[in-house]
Amino acid sequence: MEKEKLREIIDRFDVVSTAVPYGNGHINDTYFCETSPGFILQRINVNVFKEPEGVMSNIERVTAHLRLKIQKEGGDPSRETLNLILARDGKSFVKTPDGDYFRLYDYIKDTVCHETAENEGQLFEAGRIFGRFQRMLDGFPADALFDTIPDFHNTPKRVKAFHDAINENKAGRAGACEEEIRGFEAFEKYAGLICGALEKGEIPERVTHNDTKLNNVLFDKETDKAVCVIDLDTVMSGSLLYDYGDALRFGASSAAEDERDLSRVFFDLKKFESFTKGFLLGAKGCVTKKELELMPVSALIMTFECGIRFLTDYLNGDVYFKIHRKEHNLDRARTQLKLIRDIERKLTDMEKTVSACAASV
Ligand code: ADP
Ligand code: GN1
Ligand code: MG
Repeated sequence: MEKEKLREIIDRFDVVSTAVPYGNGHINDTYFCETSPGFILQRINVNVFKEPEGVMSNIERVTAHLRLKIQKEGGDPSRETLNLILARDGKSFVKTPDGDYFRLYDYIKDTVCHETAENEGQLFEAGRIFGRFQRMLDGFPADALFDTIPDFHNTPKRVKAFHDAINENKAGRAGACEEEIRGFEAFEKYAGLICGALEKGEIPERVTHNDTKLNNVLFDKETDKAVCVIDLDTVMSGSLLYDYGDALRFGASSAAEDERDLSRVFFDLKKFESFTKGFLLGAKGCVTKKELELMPVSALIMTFECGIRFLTDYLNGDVYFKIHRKEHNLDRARTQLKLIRDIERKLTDMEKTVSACAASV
C-alpha cells in the first residue's frame, strides 16, 4: 500500500509515522511504524474475517481481561499482552472509505519471532505461554465472544470443503496432486475425534486462541523466554486441543512449513515433549483427563486439518493463504502429509510422554 495513504491512516490514530511492511503472516498485512516508540499497524484481511468489527470487539475484551490477570500475577501487561491504540474517534480500528479496516498496537520491543524452532527450550517456552493463555482465560465466558470464523476448526467440515474442491477442480489441478489427495484421504478417520468429543460434552468448550503457530509468540531477544501471545483474530470458543495440537503441528516439526526437501521433514519427539511439559505447567491443572487422553492424537488431527486446508486452497487456485511462489500451497500440504504419517507411527510413544509429563507437573 502507498506510503502516503498509510500515513493518513496512522494519523487517524493520532500518531505521526511512516510504515514499512513487516512479518511473515499468511493472512493480514502488517506494517512497522518506525517512529519511536514503535507501533504495529495491521490491515485486517476482510476476505477471511467477514466481520472485522466483531474481531476487534473480541480482541478488546480478551486483552482487557488478560491485562488484569497479568497485573494480578505481578507481570508486566505492557509486554505480556497486546495493547491496542485507540483512534481519534475512540474506536479500536480505523475504517477507510474503501472498506479497509486497520488497527494499531504498541510495538513490543526487544522481542523476536521464530519461524522454526531452533531448540527444545523454545518449545518449552511456547508451551508454557500457550498453556498460561488457556489458564488466564479459563472462566472467561466463551459464548460471549463473537465467532470470527464460524467452524474454523470443525475438521469434518474442512474435509467436506476438501472434497468439494476436488470435485469442482476450479483451477484444473486435481490431476496433478492425486497422490496427495489419496494420502490425506487415508487419515479422514481421525477427523471427527475432537469435534465429536466437544459435541458429546466429553471435553469442555473454552476460550481458545485457534492459531498457535510458533511465530505467533514473541520471545525476549536476550533471554529467549516467551513474552507475549499475539495474533488474536481467531480467539473464540473452541477446544484446548485445537491450541495444543496446532502448536505442535508447526513447532514440533523438524523443518519449515513450506520445506520442499521432504527428507528434512519429521515430527520431533523431543520438541513434542518439551512443548507438552511447558503447556501443562503453564495451564496448571486446568486440563481435564479426557483432554489429556486426546492430546497426542490432536497433533495429528490439527496437522491433517491444516494440510487439507492448504491442499483445498491449491485446488481452488490459491484464494485464501498468501503465497510467495507457484505451488506454495502444494508444498505446504506435502509437509503436513509427511508429518501426519510420521505422527501416526509415533502415537504410542507420544501417549507415554503425555502421561509422564502430566504425572510430573
Ligand atoms: P498474521 O495474522 O498475518 O499472522 P500477526 O498478528 O501474527 O499477523 O503479525 C505478523 C508479525 O508481526 C508477527 O509474526 C510479529 O513478527 C509481528 N508483530 C505483530 N504484532 C506485534 C507487536 N505488537 N509487537 C512486535 N511485533 C509484532
Ligand atoms: C494462518 O495468520 P497466520 O499466518 O498466523 C491461518 C492459520 C493456519 C496458518 C498456517 C486465520 O495463520 O489457521 O494454521 O496460516 N490463519 C487463518 O500457517 O486462517
Ligand atoms: Mg501470525
